[in-house]
Amino acid sequence: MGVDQDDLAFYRERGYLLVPNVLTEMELQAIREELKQLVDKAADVTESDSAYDLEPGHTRATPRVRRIKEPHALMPSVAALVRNPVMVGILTQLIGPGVRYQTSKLNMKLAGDGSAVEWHQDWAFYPHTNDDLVAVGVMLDDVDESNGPLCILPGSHRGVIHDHHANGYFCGAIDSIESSIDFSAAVPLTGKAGSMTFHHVRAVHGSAPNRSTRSRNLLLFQFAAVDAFPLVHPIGDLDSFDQLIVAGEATTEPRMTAVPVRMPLPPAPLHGSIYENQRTMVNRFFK
Ligand SMILES: O=C(O)CCC(=O)C(=O)O
Repeated sequence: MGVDQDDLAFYRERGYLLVPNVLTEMELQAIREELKQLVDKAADVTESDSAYDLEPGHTRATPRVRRIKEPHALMPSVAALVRNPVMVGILTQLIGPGVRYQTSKLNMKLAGDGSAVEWHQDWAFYPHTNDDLVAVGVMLDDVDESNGPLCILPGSHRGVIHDHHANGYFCGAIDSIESSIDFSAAVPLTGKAGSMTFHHVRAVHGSAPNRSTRSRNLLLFQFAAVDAFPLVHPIGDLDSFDQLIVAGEATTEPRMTAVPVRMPLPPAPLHGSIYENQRTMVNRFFK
């Protein structure tokens, strides 16, 4: 199972791709069970830490988790999924034969009022020497227009890098008024649990609060071409960096391309997750 030439042309033109039925019900069940155990354990924490980003209103009696940070380090089912051959095969079609895994996060949009993610470009957080980077979204629940789907602005990956600053500091979000973007053109990525989405690192995207009665749990992986070297977070240990390669060979020769870059500096006053970064933005889109 891969994607065909039409899919590749679609991705190049629009900056995203949706591939249904990648995971089986059994694979989904394994992830959901481990996730439930982690959420139950969140009853022991009172504030966000290196594992959990907590929703406002979290209590011991009613744990409310907004994000599991780096689930690959906490959930064996997620660690195994990083090398899923179908996903990796599609990534090689999108960004070339050499692919490096970078990190993961699991955004849990709780039924009722799970938090919005304001419009942004991932590239604003982590520019590299070239922009062959892709985020993969794994739908752990059925996603429709009512439970806060990830929405993408088609073609925006070929445009400018928008300002993600407020009051002189990085805030990880695009100002909904100053930017003059027509967000009504954004496309919701909906599908059955087990579907995967692939979006370009420069694509403008965001998602509304979940006002429905069903959760929207979305596991996100970040991948890069092996010759895309980070401009922001320095590489600590080369061996550990190269152990993250899921396809192709290591290189120490970065591919430099004429990509537009705005550094995420000075750093966001509130850190820990995108939700915290975005608290200092000025004109929110999702109220
Ligand atoms: O969970 C979502 O809908 C958006 C996720 C996202 O863009 C992010 O966490 O960077």
